[in-house]
Amino acid sequence: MVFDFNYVRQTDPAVFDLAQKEARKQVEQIRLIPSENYASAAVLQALSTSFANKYSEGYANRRYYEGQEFVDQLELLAIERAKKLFGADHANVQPYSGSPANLAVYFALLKPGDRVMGLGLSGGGHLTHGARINFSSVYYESHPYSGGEDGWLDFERIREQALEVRPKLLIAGGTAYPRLWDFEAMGKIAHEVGAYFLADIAHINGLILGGVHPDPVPHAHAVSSTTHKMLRGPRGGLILCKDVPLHGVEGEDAQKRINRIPGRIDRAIIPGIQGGPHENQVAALAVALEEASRPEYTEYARQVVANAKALAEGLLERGFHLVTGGTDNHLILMDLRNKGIPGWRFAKVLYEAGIEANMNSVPNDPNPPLKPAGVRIGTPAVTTRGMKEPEMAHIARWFGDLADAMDGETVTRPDVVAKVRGEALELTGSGRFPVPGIEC
Ligand code: DSN
Repeated sequence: MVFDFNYVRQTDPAVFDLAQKEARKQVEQIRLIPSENYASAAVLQALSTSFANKYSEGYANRRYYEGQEFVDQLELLAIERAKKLFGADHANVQPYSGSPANLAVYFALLKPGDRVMGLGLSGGGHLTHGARINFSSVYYESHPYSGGEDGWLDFERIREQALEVRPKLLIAGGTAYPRLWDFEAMGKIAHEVGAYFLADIAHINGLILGGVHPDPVPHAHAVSSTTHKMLRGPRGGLILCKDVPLHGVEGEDAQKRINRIPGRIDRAIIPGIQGGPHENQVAALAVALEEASRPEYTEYARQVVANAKALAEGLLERGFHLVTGGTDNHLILMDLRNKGIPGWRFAKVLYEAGIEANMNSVPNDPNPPLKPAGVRIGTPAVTTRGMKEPEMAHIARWFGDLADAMDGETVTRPDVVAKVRGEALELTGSGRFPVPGIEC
C-alpha cells in the first residue's frame, strides 16, 4: 500500500487487517462498476488531514464556531476551483454526497407536494429523481419519464409529457443510461413549462470536463454531482448553480440573496438539511479538482469513452445484447435475457472470475429489482489504471467465455471460471496497471 498505516496497525490490528484485504482486492479485481474509481494518494492523504477534527457549521466568514481561519480559506479554495473548472456562477462543496445534494436542490426550489419529473428507476434514473420509495416521491409528486423499448430517450416525448404534467422541477441525469444527454433540449423544455431544471451529473462529470459529453451548466438552474465517481475525489457531493432569482421574484426582491438560487441552495444545505460540513472531505475535493484541471485528465476522459466503445464492440461480437445497442459514454447496460442467464447471477459469476460489475434492471425489466435481468459495467476505474483498447478486448472475450460456461443459473464449466480468474489475476498482477492511492 502507498501508506503503511502503521498507527492503525498498532492501535487496531482488526481494522488494519480488513483495510489491507480491501486494498489487495481492489488491486486484484478488474473493477467495472461504472460509479467506482480510485482516488489518488494525494486525495486519500487530504482526507486524513486535521480538518477532520474541526466543526464549521455555516459558510466562510459566517460560521457558528470560532477557529475557522484555515477552514474558510480551504472551503473558498475548493469553491473557486469548482466554479472555474465547471464554469458555474456558484458552487456549494458541503453536500455529504449525491443524494443530500439532490435533497438540498428540492428543499431550495420546491414546496412539498410540487411535481417533479425525472428518469424512472428502471430506465436508469436515480432513487432521488422521483423513485416510488424515495423522499423525492413521498414528499413530492413524481411523474417519471422513461426511454423507449430500446432504452433510448426521446426528448420530444419528454417534452410532450412535461407539457401535460407541468412539473416544477425537471431532472436530467441517471445511473444507467449509456447515451448522451441533450441538456440544451431539457433546458428548453423546462423553460417552456416554467420548471426549474436540475442536471445530475454524478456519473458523467468527468466526461463533461473532458469535453466528451455536452455541458449542462449553460442550460440548468442547478447541477448536482457526487465527487467520487469519474472525478476521482473523496466520497462527497457538489452543487453548482446559476446566480438568478427564483421564479416569479422580480424588482428589488430579486436582488436579495435569499430570493436567488445560490442563497437558497446554501440555506438548504445548512441549516436546511445538514449540520457541520466534513472539511477533510472538502480538502480532498479541492485536491481532486486541481487534478481534474490538468491536461492529462482530459486525455483520461477521452480514453474512458474509447474504452467503453471498444468493450461494447467486443461484447456485441460475442452476441451480448446491449441496451440502446452500445454506448456513447462510460457505461454499458447488458440485457442478459437473450443468453438465458439472469443478470444477478452473471454478476456473481463475473465476481468469482475476478471481475466486479453490478446487477441492474433493464428497461421494462420483468424481474424484481433484486433479481434483475441486466448487468451494468463501465470503464472509469480500469482507465484510471491505464488499461486501453487491447485490455478491453480481453475483458469482452472473458465475458463471452463465462456466458458460454453457463446454462441459466448454473455454471456448467467451472474450469472456465477458474481459467478467466487466473488470466484476470495475471493482468492485474502484471505491474503494468498500478492502482493510484494503493500501489505506485
Ligand atoms: N450508487 C450510485 C451508482 O452506482 O450509480 C448511484 O448513487
